Parts: sequence; structure tokens; C-alpha cells
Amino acid sequence: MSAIEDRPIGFGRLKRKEDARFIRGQGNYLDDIRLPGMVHMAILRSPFAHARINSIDTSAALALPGVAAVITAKDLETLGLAWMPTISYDTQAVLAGDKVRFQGQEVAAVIATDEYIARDALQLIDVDYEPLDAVVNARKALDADAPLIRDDKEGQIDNLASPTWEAGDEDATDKAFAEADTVVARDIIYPRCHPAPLETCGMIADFNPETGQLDIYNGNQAPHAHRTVYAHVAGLAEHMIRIRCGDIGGGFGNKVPVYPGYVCAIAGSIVAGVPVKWIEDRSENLMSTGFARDYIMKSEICAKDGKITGLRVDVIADHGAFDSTAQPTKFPAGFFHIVCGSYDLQASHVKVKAVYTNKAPGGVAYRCSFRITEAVYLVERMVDALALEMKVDPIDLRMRSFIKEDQFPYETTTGWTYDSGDYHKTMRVAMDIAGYEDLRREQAEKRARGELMGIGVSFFTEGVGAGPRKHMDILGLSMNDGADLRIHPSGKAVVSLSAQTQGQGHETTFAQIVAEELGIPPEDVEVRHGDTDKSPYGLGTYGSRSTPVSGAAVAVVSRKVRDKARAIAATILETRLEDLAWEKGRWYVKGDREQGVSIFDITKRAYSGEALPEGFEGGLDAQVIYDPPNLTYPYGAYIAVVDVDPETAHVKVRRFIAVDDCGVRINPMIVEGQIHGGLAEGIGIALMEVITFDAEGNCLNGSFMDYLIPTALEVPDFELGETVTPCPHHPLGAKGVGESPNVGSPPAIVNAVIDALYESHGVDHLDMPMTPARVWAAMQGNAEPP
Ligand code: PCD
Repeated sequence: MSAIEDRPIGFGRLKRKEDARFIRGQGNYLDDIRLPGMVHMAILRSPFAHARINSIDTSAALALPGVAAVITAKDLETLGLAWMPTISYDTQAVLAGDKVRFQGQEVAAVIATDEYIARDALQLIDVDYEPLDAVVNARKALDADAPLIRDDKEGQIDNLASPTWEAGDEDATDKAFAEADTVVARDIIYPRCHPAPLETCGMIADFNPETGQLDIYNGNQAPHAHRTVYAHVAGLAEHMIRIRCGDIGGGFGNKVPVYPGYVCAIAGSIVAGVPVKWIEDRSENLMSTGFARDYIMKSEICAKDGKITGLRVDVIADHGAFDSTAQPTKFPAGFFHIVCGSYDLQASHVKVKAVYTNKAPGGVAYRCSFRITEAVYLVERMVDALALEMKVDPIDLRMRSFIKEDQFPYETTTGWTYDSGDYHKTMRVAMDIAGYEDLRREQAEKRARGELMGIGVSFFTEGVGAGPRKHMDILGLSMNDGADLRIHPSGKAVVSLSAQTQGQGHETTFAQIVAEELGIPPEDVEVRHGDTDKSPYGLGTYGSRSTPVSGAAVAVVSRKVRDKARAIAATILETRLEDLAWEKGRWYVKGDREQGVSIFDITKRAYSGEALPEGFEGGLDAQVIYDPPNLTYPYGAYIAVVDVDPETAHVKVRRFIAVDDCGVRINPMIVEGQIHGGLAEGIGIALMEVITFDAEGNCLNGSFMDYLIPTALEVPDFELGETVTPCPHHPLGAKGVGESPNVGSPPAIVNAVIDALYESHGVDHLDMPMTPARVWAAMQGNAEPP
């Protein structure tokens, strides 16, 4: 077997190309980069959640040897940089001038010769704060006497961050409820949690005063979009800004927003004329960068004749002090209205109100396509609540209510068009892997012995791959992706993408797409991304959009090259285009397989001095911009088995079964890795992760000592299965998958805990995280731990 035959050409379980450097510790992360003459920046942060700033005295800090500059809001005002736009059309203070609005807010930036001096100098800055009442509870922020947080905004008289947003049909929903035979209501909170990537956020800004060129090194998920924002903010032309994102130690949505620290680093470099490096520490990351979730939801669900018919949801979205929620502009609550789930409903209605509180801004899509996680959690908890009330098996109720295979494409009651699916089949595969009937028997036996075993189910549908330009933009930028493919004379190829990997394995999978389409071995295809000077424009990686959008772009650009190759093949073989057929890696004459020419020979010819088809200029390359016609709708059936210790209330996830359908899998091994990672995160969210505040607005989870993330001890061996329902509009039939496991797993685990506790302890709802203290309190009949 030749070396090439050993490896799959195209789709398959190819080992990740990038891992060769990662497992040898040779990744090139932001903190590995040192530029000549580089200075360091540190940020002074507010100790108060809400306080007026009377004065800031920087003289002692400036006097410290090694300190080059101290920047405050006043300095930024003179540069027109005191406030910056957020990705939700709000404004956010780069450095606080009038007052601070959350604990950890940026107040001043020190630039010094090394990072230790910069940090020492922070302590010498004297800020005169006048503390104000803080409000951290979004419901209380709506009270008439609540302190006004955004008095900087003209005409703002309350803490509402935007007008109420609605989807669905209110009257039709009222009718469905009036006709229903069972109605259940719940108040459900998806608490504030944090993406907490391995590498925190940071930037090196390098402004060259001679040329006016701004070079930026940064780990962000959308380099082109960031460049456009900086161009506007700093008044520079885009081509004078180059952003390079090297290896990124995880993004998870946390690296989508533009943070004040970035703008300070840029301002610092423009003022100082030397490269400025800023990297936040873990506490800064947890306390001030994009949090996730924080949705307070009220919901009612109803059924008629044993089938779910209607859903009503009223949400308060807590946005913190500035609305920097990540979502396409036309969707103020992201894709939350996908809350009708995987069910064929008669009607539904959703209302979302956004509120300012004295908490860090964010609302990022932590492994979630813009609030789909909150939506899936809500509907899957509500379906279980309904099953409890109806005294039916939660899988039975789902099976009776699913959208049926022959109903796709299916238009939901809130306006989505789901592309394809066979939900019943996927659910059955999960039941088989779990041995569902046996599990229920085991549970009955254990219950009789007083043991607390729970089986929890969730079934999710996501919409990923934002998005069609007719529906979606961010800050006026349409959500399309470019791809550029060049085949060199040697037959090696470079594909340049606008999407940006943070660890997902794009260097491998995008090479596999070219390989699948052209027959060039993936090791000969170099994937380029993360450098705005070397890659086409596009909106980046989040919302599992890389495969649906950039993946499609790469397939289409490869096909363009294949078409060009066909014309060249016809010239070489002296035949007509229509007489040629394609098999992976070569064009051959129909009916005579022997007479063919490989992509390598075609490439050679493309660069040679020999004759080319008429109109050909030589070389072999192509460019595209891909505008997806719709989102892709991956889905999955998850089953969690938990044991709750009756003595300690500790929840152990004993088994976790995940059957995902993301259409055609480019690299099944990478897909499974994505699912493992996302499930681990989902277990963390369900069991332990939460950002909480005391009444004064002090953040109580500002380090990994008190923001707990899961380890191998909490995570079982996952049992995975798959079904494959191709996406009808994606050129490869693929759907996104990166986020699915994080979306689907929390409701399965919470449903399992409720299933364990309902019969014996009457617990019919409990908000996450399922910490021992919280579960114990619920077992004693209390809503909250003492
Ligand atoms: N795939 C395949 N097939 C299919 C699909 C998919 O193969 N069908 C694969 C691809 O290629 C890649 C992956 O898998 O590699 C993924 O993909 P997707 O789904 O498309 O996605 P993306 O776009 O790429 O990514 C994104 C995601 C997200 S969103 C998140 S969060 C996370 C995930 O991803 N993040 C991360 N994962 C991960 N991983 C890692 N390692 N790191 C990170 O950071 Mo957001 O919105 O941002 O929140």
C-alpha cells in the first residue's frame, strides 16, 4: 500500500495536522510573541459595581521608573476613543470617565517597560470613587426606584436595554392554550456562566508612526470584522491595519467581541509609537469579558390529545452594564425564538425584554448559535415538566410531538425553515444505545431500595451557519465567507479562508474538503486563515458557522477549479467537455476509463508553455464568496443517567449517550472530539459553573478556585451514535456540529436530576448548577441553599 493509500483522500478519520505542533508544545500563542521594543500594558479595574468617579490622580504611577504612560478616559476623549460601539449597536466606555458600572470595569491603563512594573503602577493610581447603589438582579433593575445605570445615554430613563422583541403569534397561541387539555407553567433561569477559554484575551498592537500601518496580533474569532471595527474607531483605512491571529487557545464565543483592552492597546501604541502588549489574567477574563446566558424565563406549555400543541415564553435578558450581546443585527434576542424546538406545534409566542444591570457586559454565544442554548434548555425542560404532569414517559411525549420526516422542509411557528431531519430515527438510535427499557427497569429496582437514579432526555434542533445575507448582518456586514484556492505547479494547493480556527481542526478539515473535491492529498493542501492580509473577507468562526458557510465556500471554489481543470483536460485529451467524466483526482473519457488525465498533470499543463483552452490565461486558481441560502439545522438525541447520593446530594453523571445528526461528516474523528469537548462543557454548566454576585455587585466567582470547571472526574466515558441526514442546500450535505453538545447536554442532565428526585422528594424543578448544596436544599424542600 502506498503512503497515500494509507490515508483517506478526502473525508474520513484523518489525524489532525495541527496537532503535530500542539502536542510538542510548539503552538504560537499570543503570549509567545515578543516584538523588538515591545512595552506592556496593564489595566486598572473598578472595585465597585456602581460608583461615580470624582477624580483620578495618576501622578504617583507616572513617577514609577519604567512607566511610560498612564491612560484615562480624559486622554481617550481627546483621541475620540473614550466610547466604542458594541456589536449590538450600543456604546461601551473604553475607560470609565463619569462612573463605573460594573465591578472589574476598565478605569485606567498603564504602559510600562515590563508587565510587573505595569501591574505595580496600577496600585499607585488614586481614584476617588463615590459608591452608588448597585442592582444586579434583572427583575429588580426594572423596579421604578432602581438606580439608573446608563445615565450616559440621552433619554434613557430606566434600565431597559431595548424595546421588547417578539416572535410567533400571540392570538393563535392563546387559542392553542384555550383548547388544550393540559397546561404546565415554570419559571426557569439559565444562570450566568462563562466560556473561560484556556488562553485569556489579549493583544499586541504595533503602530508604525512612519508608515501609519497598524499591525495587530490577537486571538479573536473574527479578524476581518474586528479590522473593520478598528478602522472605524481609529479612523484608519482597512488596508493600513493587519490582524494576525496565530494559534488561539480556545474561543468558545469569548473571543468574538471587541474589548476595551484592545482599544487601549491600540491607543497606547499610537501614542507611544512602539508595540504594546496586553494580556489579561484569569480573574480579569472571568470578571470582565463576555459572559454567557443570564436569561430569566417564564414559560407555559400545553398539550392536547397527548401531543404538545403550544408554548409561551416571556424572557428577561440580563445584558449587564453595556449591551454587547453577540447576535446578527435583526435578532435582538439572537436565535432564541428557535424555542419551539423539534416539535410540530399549533402555535407559539415569545417575548424578550433586555435589561441593564451592574454586571459585566457580554451575552456571548458560548458554544451556542446566538441564544439557541437558552432556547433548547427551556423547551426541553418544559417538555419534561409536561410529561411529569401528564404522567407519560418523556420520550413517548417527544415521539408523539416531533416534526415528522415527511414534513421537511418545515416552517416553525416562529418563522424558521428547518432543512431536513428524521427525529424519530435519531431518538430510537439513542434509546437503543442506552438500553432505555432496561434503564427504566434498573431505576424501578433502585427506587424500591431508596436509591436515587435519574434518566434524563433531551432532543434539540439548532440553526447554525449564519447566515443568508437577506436575513443576517453584524454591524451592517453581511454574514458571507470568502475562499480562495490556488493550485501551484507542483500540484500542492493553498486554500485561504475567512473563518478562523480556535482549536476546531480547520487546518485538517478544510484541506479534506479540497482533497475530497479535487483528489489532492490533504497533506498537500495548506489551509491559510487568521491573517487579514492573506485571507478573503468573511465574518469569522462562531455559531458553528465554519462548515456551513466557509466549508461550502471551499467546496464551491474547489468545484470551480475542477471545472477549469475539465477544460484543460479536454484540450489535453483532444475531446469535448461533455465527453469527460470526473472521478476523484482525474477527468477521463466517458466509456474509456483508461483515457484520462490526473489533476496533477492538468495543473502542470496549466502552468506550462503548451496550448491551453481558448480564453485561458494560465495557472489554476479560483475565488468565491458564499452566501448560504439558509442555516443548517443539526439535531440530536441525548440521554443522561445520573446517580444522586442521598447522603451528600452529590450528582454523578454515570452514563451519557449522544446521538448527533450533523449531516455528512467531513472528519468523523474531529466531530467526535467536538462532541466530547462540548459534552464536558455541558456537564460543567449543569453541575458547577456559575457567575454570581452579592447584593453590592461583587463578583463571587472571579477565579478558578470558585468558578469550577469540570475535570476527568466529573466526565463519564461518552457513548456516541450518529445518524446522517444530509443538508439539502449545503454542497457537501454537511451541517455544523461544534456547538451541539453544549446545547443539548444541560437539559438532559437537569431532566435526569429531576427524574431522580421527583418521586421520592417531590422536586419538580431546580435551576442550574446542580451543586450538592442546591440539590440538598431542594431535597429538604427549599428552593435555595441556606
Ligand atoms: N465538522 C465536520 N463535519 C461536519 C461538521 C463539522 O468534520 N459535518 C468539523 C469541522 O470541519 C470543524 C469542526 O468539526 O473542524 C467544527 O465545525 P463547525 O460545527 O462548523 O464549527 P466551527 O465554526 O468550526 O467552530 C465553531 C464552534 C463554536 S461556535 C464554539 S463556541 C466551539 C466549537 O467550535 N469553540 C471551540 N468547538 C471548539 N473547539 C475548540 N477546540 N476550541 C474552541 O474554541 Mo461559539 O459561537 O464561538 O460560542
